[in-house]
Amino acid sequence: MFETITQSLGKAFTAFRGTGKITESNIHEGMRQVRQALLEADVAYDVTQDFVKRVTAQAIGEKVLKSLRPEEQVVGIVHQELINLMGPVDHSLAIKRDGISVIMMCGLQGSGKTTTCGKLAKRLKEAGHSPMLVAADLQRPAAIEQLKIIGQQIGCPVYAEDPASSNPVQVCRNGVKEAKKLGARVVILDTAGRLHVDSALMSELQQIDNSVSPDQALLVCDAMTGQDAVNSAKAFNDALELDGVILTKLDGDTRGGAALSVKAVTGVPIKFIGVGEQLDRLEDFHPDRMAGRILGMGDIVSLFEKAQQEFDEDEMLLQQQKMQQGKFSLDDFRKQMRQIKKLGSMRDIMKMIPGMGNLLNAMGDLNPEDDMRRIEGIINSMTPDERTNPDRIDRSRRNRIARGSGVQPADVNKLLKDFSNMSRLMQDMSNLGVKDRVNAVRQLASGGFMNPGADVNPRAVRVQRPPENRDDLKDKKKKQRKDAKKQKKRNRKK
Ligand SMILES: Nc1nc2c(ncn2[C@@H]2O[C@H](COP(=O)(O)OP(=O)(O)OP(=O)(O)O)[C@@H](O)[C@H]2O)c(=O)[nH]1
Ligand SMILES: [Mg+2]
Repeated sequence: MFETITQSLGKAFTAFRGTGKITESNIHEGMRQVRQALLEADVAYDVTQDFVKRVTAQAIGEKVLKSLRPEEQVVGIVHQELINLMGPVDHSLAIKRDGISVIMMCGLQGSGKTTTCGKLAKRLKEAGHSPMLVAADLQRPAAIEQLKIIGQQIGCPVYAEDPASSNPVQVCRNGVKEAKKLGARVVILDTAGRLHVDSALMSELQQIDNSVSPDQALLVCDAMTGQDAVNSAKAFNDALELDGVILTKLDGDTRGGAALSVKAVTGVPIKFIGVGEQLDRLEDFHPDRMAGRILGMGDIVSLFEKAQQEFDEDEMLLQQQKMQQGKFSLDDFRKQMRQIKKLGSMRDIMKMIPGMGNLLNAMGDLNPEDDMRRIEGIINSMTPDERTNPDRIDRSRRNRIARGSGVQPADVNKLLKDFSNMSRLMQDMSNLGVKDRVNAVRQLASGGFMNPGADVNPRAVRVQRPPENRDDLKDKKKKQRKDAKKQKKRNRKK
């Protein structure tokens, strides 16, 4: 996501690289490029002009901080202004303590309303609420069936009526009544979409609005449609007074215009973002993280949260213990690889890690998934015993494994060598505090570990062992002296 704007903003900032300070002339050139980058990303014209004006005023007025280079200073200002542009955020859904809360979802055709109804219901259910879905789209024949399937997937009741003898307003009203009977406390209305904003659609939504007075009216917007999404958001907001926007399809190749303009144009906050077709792919919107991603600064916090969701905590703990004790096997390695795969494609993961953006470009067509698949293939061809004790893999075993996984014996060797280096490193690292670990990883990255194709040299990474306890040290020295004496005695006897 946002690859183009990230790259072009990066280029714009180079106008300040190597310059001693920010001047009228370099800020002019830099800002010209920032403006171009935003317009190319389909950010609304007025929003762009305003943004550039604000950044320029600050950059010129800024006292030059000695500790920062001009480039860093401008990036800092742009980062903060992006946050201001997309925020402040409001994740609340106005769920009432007593009675039934109604959430009306609306949006253009295909924007992701029905899917997002399901995602929201799933999220509410997991938070301990009892949601119910209402099929108020009588426009498209298959819409009701689609919502019913989603309801089944997440175990949430769906209220629907026969489209031949009903209308959307009636369905919504009856849906709320049914929720009362069932004891469901949150009702989510899945309304019909239209290709364009038209008066028939707006009047249908207004009638529902008047009839059931939803507590929240949320607009579902397809982020891929750029300024169209923003223009339709304006029209919906004029007709309905929206409480929030949910931007969908941010996992795709969006240019960023919708995310950057919608709040500024409508004044309505983006509450959530859809980042995939599956029903668990809904995230809270965080302007600061989004700004970071746009600037290629990564989004390590989201990655961390995602990892926490996907990873089995007990399993992680167990593996960490194994690492500490030096018992981490190829089996465990394979398990971890599979867990990482669950997070998404390697490229998506790397995009979230600060500084990895440039590396991605350098990688070109290289595909880390291919490597992972090959490595997994090699491990699959080993016996359980070989996975636990890779030292036992001799020449004939190595050839057998290579044949079994369709690789060269040298590839098996390389894996074994890398694995042994890695386990030693992990064992060292697992004894460190968090700060030292971060330092070690940083050294690792600068030592070429993250560089595909480079031979990893763990010796290039100096992992400082934690200082041993003084008493331990004394005991150790004592024992060494004792051993030395014994050895001398033995030598004398000979
Ligand atoms: N990649 C991706 N696809 C999404 C996301 N949200 C929805 N989709 C897909 O977008 C398509 C349309 O989604 P729907 O939920 O049917 O959209 P809708 O707004 O209800 O459409 P209508 O009822 O026809 O107006 C489906 O193929 C969804 O799987 C998302 O966040 N990411
Ligand atoms: Mg739908």
